[in-house]
This record gives sequence, structure tokens and C-alpha cells, in this order.
Amino acid sequence: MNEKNTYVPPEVWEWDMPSGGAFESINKPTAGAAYDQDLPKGRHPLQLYSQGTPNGVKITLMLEELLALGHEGAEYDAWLCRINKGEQFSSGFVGINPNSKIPALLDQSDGNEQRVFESGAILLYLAEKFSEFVPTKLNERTESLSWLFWQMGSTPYLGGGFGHFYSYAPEKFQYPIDRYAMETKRQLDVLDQRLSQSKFIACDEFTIADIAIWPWYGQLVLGRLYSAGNFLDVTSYKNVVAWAEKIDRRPTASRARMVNRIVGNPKFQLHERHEPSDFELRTEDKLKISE
Ligand SMILES: N[C@@H](CCC(=O)N[C@@H](CS)C(=O)NCC(=O)O)C(=O)O
Repeated sequence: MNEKNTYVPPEVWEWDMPSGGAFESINKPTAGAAYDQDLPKGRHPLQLYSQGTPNGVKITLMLEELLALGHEGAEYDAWLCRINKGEQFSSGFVGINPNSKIPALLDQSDGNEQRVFESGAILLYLAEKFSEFVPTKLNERTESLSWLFWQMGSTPYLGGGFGHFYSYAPEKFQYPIDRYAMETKRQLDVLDQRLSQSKFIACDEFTIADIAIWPWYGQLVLGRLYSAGNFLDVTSYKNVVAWAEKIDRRPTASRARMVNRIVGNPKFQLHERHEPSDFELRTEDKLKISE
């Protein structure tokens, strides 16, 4: 440790000041709706409320894959929920995800309104609904679900731990950066060893395990997360890099990354997706020209 710790926790923790860091304006210790506003709804069976973060990309990758296989029932409207503006705390959003986190899905097919929240639950729901990307053989299905749940349990150490302290915290503190860099590298090693034995994460097939893991660990080794590629020496995880590049070449992956994306080159930002042609016609660069 390189800093002297002078903080003494009080008897009972109280929230009396912003905590600093990138998300101080939206972080608070209470749940529930902060204001009244309904969610917009489009004409497609599936309504996605999300932002183009890795958790959001999991669902757009799944939906684009389903559409590429010809499943018309997977047509979707993707609405932008700007988490930095606190839109996850509207009454409409909280109605479909009481945990106020993107992504959240509403399935309005067949006159029903089924809400689904938590990206793992959404992936499994879609996989079962369309009988795709989840193997039918029990051992492969079990392996796929094990890795799906591995992602859900492991990634908070990468995102909320490493990413937070390396990129978003108001100062660089060595203790948490060391702790979470070590854990992130351990997780990359878990994946690297697994991918030395298996073509995709669960088996020889591309499954929801790959769909859940790629937007985080695939993007990390491709140098797209937290500008941490060098720091974590990501290219040394050769099997993970080869797997990440293989998925990155799928046309669905580039579309998935564009949906609800609000950073980077405007050419690759599609704030809302309602039609397949939106990828050609309604990216931010094109909307700006027609304004
Ligand atoms: N376990 C959740 C995590 C979702 C999550 O953390 N979403 C972040 C964006 S990547 C979010 O909505 N943050 C807003 C907030 O914390 O208020 C899932 O897999 O769906």
C-alpha cells in the first residue's frame, strides 16, 4: 500500500455527502422510482431498454443473432436509457426492473406483457423462447449455464472493482487497483485455460455463455475496456484473444455494439434501433447531417 489510511468508519454509516467519482450523481443507497414517467413502446414483440455498455451489448448480440437465424419474433425496439442521467429511476423503468439497472426487456408478443431483468435471465429467456444458443444435451446445457452464471458472479470484480478503481474513482488508490487487477487477471487465466480445451466457452457451439462473456472479457482483451489492455497485459491470454477475435468477426457483433451506444465515433452510434435498416440510415453521423 502506498497511502496512509486515515479513515475511521463511524458506528453507523450514513449517506451525507457525494462519494466522488464518475457516478456520484446517480449513486444513492435507496431503491425505487425517483420520478413518474412511462416507458415508450414500439410495435415489435420485444422492447429493450438499455445503453450500449457491455451488459447492454449481451442482449443486442443475442437479438441480432436470433434475427440473423430468421426468427421474426425476435424483432425489437431498442430504447436508450441514459444511466448517467438517472433514467433507470423512472417509474416505467423500475416497473420492469426494480433493481434500476440496464438492460431490461419487455416481451409484448401474443398480447402478454412479460418483464425480464438481469442480463443472464434475459439471455436464458430468449434462448429458451427461441430454442437457440443453449445446447439441448444435458451436459453441454449444464456447462453453458455454469459459464453463464460464472460471468454474472465474476464480472462485478472486473467492472465494479477493477474498472471502477482504475478508471472512475476520484483518485488512484493502489490497494483496490492491486486487488482487482489480480482478480481480473485470474479470471482471464480461467478463461484462457478453458479456451485451450474448448472451441467456444461451453462446448463446440456458440452459446449464451459466449454471448454473456464476450462483451466484457472479449472487449477487454481487444483493448476496448478501460484503456487497460497494456496494464493487464491482455495479449498474453492468447486463447482468449483468438476467441474474442473470432466472435468480433461475426457481423452480428458489430451491429450489437452500435445499438444504444452513446460514445465514440457517431458513425457507430445507433441511439435507438427500431428497424434493421436503422444501422444504415439512422446512425448519429447521418441524423446530424439531416438535421
Ligand atoms: N447484474 C446486472 C448488472 C447490470 C448493470 O450493472 N448495469 C449497469 C450498466 S452496465 C447500470 O445500469 N448501472 C446504472 C446504475 O447503477 O444506476 C445484469 O447483468 O443485468
